[in-house]
Amino acid sequence: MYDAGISSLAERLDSSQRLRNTIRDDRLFDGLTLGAAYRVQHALIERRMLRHDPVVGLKLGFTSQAKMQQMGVHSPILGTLTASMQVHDGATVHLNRFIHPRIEPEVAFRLSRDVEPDASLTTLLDSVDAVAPALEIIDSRFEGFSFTLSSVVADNTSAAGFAVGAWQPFGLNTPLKNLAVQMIVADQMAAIGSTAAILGDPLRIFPLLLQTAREHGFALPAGSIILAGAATAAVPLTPGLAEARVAGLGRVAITAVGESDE
Ligand code: OOG
Ligand code: MG
Repeated sequence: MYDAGISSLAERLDSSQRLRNTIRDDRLFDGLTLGAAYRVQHALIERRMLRHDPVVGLKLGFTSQAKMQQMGVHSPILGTLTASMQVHDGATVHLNRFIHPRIEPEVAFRLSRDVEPDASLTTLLDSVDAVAPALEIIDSRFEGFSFTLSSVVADNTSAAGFAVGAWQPFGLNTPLKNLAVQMIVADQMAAIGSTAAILGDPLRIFPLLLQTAREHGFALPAGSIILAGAATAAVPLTPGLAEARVAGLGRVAITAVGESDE
């Protein structure tokens, strides 16, 4: 696809997010290849960077059956986290920032040094120094969260917000494979699962991360926060306390107030 086509789709998605109105007709995105979809995502992030909203990490999506089934998309994807999306642990977030937000319990990893895309998996794993419980707020720019693999990639994988709990030191023998996960939304238990839902073991995100970064041009700089993908289906975010608890790892919470657009 021509650069003009890429940038006009990026502009469309960017203004949908800023004005909080969904894109009604995604025929525009028909025929978009996965490669072109990642170029739209990069162009969208470029626009945010020009607004002094730097990249702080990456996020995997559709790494669990629960999420793939919920959304009808059956292949893992990679999105970009920027500084303005971060909500601090314990902070309040106003729902009027979003269109139709949903929240998911996740696990976050942190890179302690720059990793070149052609690095080995061992080098990547050696560069992970910390792990934490996390929350992700997703907010599709498409009406009704209705999208295809390519259109959700172009829409930066519905990324809209995230919170990370206290970092714990990470080593290859840190037990992460089958930890109980609880998602509390509006002060009520809303979903339960296990970190085993994430590709059988959250560490399996790393070969996928490396391959996608190589293939579609993502950088892995020091300090990057990497979200592994939701362990349960996403839950509509409504006012009250939203908390993810990951057994043995800790918890992270935000308080949602106000109303979203829909
Ligand atoms: C796309 C984002 C998927 C995850 O954790 O699987 C994702 C969506 O569901 O709108 O973030
Ligand atoms: Mg997610």
